Amino acid sequence: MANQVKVFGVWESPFSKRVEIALKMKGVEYEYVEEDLSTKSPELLKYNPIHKKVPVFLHNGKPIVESLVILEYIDETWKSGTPLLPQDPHERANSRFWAKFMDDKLLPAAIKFVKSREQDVIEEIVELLSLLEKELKGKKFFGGESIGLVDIACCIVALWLDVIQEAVGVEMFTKEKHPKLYKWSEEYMNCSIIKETLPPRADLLAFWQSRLQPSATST
Ligand SMILES: N[C@@H](CCC(=O)N[C@@H](CS)C(=O)NCC(=O)O)C(=O)O
Repeated sequence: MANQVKVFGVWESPFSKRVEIALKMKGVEYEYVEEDLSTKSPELLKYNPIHKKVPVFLHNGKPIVESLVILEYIDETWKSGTPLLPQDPHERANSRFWAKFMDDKLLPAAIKFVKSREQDVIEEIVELLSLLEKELKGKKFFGGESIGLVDIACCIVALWLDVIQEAVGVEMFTKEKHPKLYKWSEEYMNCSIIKETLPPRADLLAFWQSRLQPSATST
């Protein structure tokens, strides 16, 4: 029972994948339970009664929810492997800011885009990506030489945004518009832990193409 770790997720969720990436970076073994979001399991509802969402992280029977909260818990609990947050308090705060920027700014814009596909939302996303590009400050990863909290949070940019723009047939994130961020995404997608954890691009593209067809009733 000691150090028993369980993750409830769905394969197509970037939030679930954040947690799995962090666990693999720390070398923590875990049991993975694939949820069916159309029929949420009693365990999911019990452990995340407020949001009723994945991921749910269970450590020795104790639940933690919200992917960014889970990532910090993992970093504080397992000191093995690469630290996800820097040591310096100012740099730590800065990493938290950019991880939160991902969820507070870029994600809502991406959701708005999926629903409306309006030009001004595309422009908003391009601008938000430019802010991320600036934050890279010439580093290989947001975390420096290795992947950290912000890089994990940004898995959405490296794979989901790229897939969604292809499924819809628009260009928001390209080598020309965001050369440094694009290079970051190539380096990121080449990391072995990222490759083995994120869903195959073709599967995710098929998933989004079916959701974004004009006949699809919901997003
Ligand atoms: N802020 C949450 C977002 C989690 C989330 O939106 N999960 C989605 C799957 S991608 C979900 O479980 N949706 C089920 C629902 O909304 O009923 C996190 O970071 O963990």
